[in-house]
Amino acid sequence: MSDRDLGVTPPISTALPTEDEKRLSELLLRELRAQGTYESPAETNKREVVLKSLERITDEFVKRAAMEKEPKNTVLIRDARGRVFTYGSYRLGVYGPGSDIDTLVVAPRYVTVQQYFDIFPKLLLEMAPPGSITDLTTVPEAFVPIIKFEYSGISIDLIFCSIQGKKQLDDDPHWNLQDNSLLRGLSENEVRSLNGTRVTDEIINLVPEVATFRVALRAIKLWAQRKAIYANIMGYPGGVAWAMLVARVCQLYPKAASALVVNKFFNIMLKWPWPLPVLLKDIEYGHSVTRVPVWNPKIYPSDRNHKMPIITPAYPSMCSTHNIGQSSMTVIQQELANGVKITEEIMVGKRPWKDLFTKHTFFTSDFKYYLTVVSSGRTRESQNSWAGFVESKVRILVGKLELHPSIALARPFNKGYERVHRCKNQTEIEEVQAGSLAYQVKPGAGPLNAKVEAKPEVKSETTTTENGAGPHVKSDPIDTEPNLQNIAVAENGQVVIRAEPPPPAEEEQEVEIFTTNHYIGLQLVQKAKSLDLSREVNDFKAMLTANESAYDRHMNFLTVQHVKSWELPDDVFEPGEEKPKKAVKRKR
Ligand code: 3AT
Ligand code: MN
Ligand code: MN
Repeated sequence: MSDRDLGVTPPISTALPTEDEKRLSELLLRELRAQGTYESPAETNKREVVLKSLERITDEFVKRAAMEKEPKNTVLIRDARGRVFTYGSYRLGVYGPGSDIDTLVVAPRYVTVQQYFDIFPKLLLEMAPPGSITDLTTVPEAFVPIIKFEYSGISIDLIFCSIQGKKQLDDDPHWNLQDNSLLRGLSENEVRSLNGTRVTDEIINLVPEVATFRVALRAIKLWAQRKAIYANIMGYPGGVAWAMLVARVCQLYPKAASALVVNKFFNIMLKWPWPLPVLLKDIEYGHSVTRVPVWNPKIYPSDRNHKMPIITPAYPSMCSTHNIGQSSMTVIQQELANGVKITEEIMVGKRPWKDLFTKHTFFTSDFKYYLTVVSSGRTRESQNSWAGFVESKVRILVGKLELHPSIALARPFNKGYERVHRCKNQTEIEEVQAGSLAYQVKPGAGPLNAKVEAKPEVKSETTTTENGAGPHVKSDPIDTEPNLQNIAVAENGQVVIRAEPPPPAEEEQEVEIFTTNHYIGLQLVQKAKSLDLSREVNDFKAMLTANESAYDRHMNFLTVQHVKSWELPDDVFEPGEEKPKKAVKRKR
């Protein structure tokens, strides 16, 4: 297996690991365990039980769909079966205790999406052990239609695709989704649904030693999370992109142990001659089975804008990193350079692995100035979808800020902070909408775990999926006319967008307001005189509130605020971290 020639170039070295490298790999594994990235065998076993159950439910689902279609066709019903595939961290074998299982249900051509949403949820409740299915939500209108639930405490993301070229599915347990002709006749969204599995399957196939790859990828994922540079939606590489980078390094050092792969990862990626794309195999052009375009900077001008293209291996190849902008690229490069320094010392035994995984200092010392994007809603539901939409657009504001002459770097934090507030009257509501934390209910509420939320998939026109939508698929509604009635100027001169008409809140009757904050760290240029961001901010707000399907003026609100480091809220700091203090000017 490891003697196949993998990759678009020959390996750099096929040397076997030294004793030191083996020992360092053992220490890396031990550190990853100590950091809690592995779950217990019992929990992994539970995942397998859940997947087996989903397979039975899927078979039954397809049978019922066949019965609905042709109740008298006993042959059709007898041979009706579905298949369950996984993608995401579970498929790659790098899942942790909190990971979901990303699951794809594949059915023959007569099964419709409508039936998926009508029948599958009912069957789940019917066939799974009583009480084991909780938090069931269906999101049929999403870019990739999805059913989400918890099964025995494990989060499941369940997507669906029926194969137009298959009257029935094969009984062969080895049957997989590799064959390009399976894409024939599918819509772009359906291609996107199959793509998650096709891409992860290919990544695994294109790696010389899967066990080594997994340990190295766990290390890189943990490192990227600790440095806050992990999140496709915020303009950083996501799980699929990091996996492809590690896979490429594995191809270049096919016999290396995981410690060396991690060390080479930093060295190679720091020196990578971007925008040369990272590829795991040659891009396949020229199939005509789908109209979904293949990444091709020679043809598509938008593909030429990609700063760090990391290309998915499965046809139709796409760029998983089209969200990366100038500032995120700078930050990633700085972190890679630090990674080189630290891992070089680790490799000669001068430092322990845990030094690689220290936490970022985004809030404690990296910046003096921050901008915060505050989205708010009057109900949890309306805030969920509005916040998801706003989150998917933060990197557009970042792109505008990067062009400002006084700004050297605009670095978005990779996660939003969700807060709940209780207000007694309209004045308090407006204060919260404008960013006040005076009425917050639960101080110390942690950052929102974007991964378990359905929201980005609802309204974000998900141009952000790593496997999916290329930028030429859907464009941002920048050209839409803003709704000027909703814009007003606050006392401080800042333009705010009012949720109107403001229903008079009953005196003494408390209402809850839900907010999500995104923070952007700003580094100014050396001789910056002033920092007037009103144009960038106003353009951004006008663009977002112009989107009528996302913005409900009676429910939602958006504000963008300056925050100095010493004004940051307490809940962005972890125990042991110190909030920056305002420098006191000493008089002489
Ligand atoms: P975890 O171990 O679950 O934290 P993961 O890599 O499995 O890490 P996700 O479950 O969030 O991460 O995502 C799995 C894949 O699903 C990655 C991406 O191709 C796709 N995906 C994630 N979020 C979206 C989205 N909002 N829209 C479309 N596709 C998405
Ligand atoms: Mn996942
Ligand atoms: Mn998921």
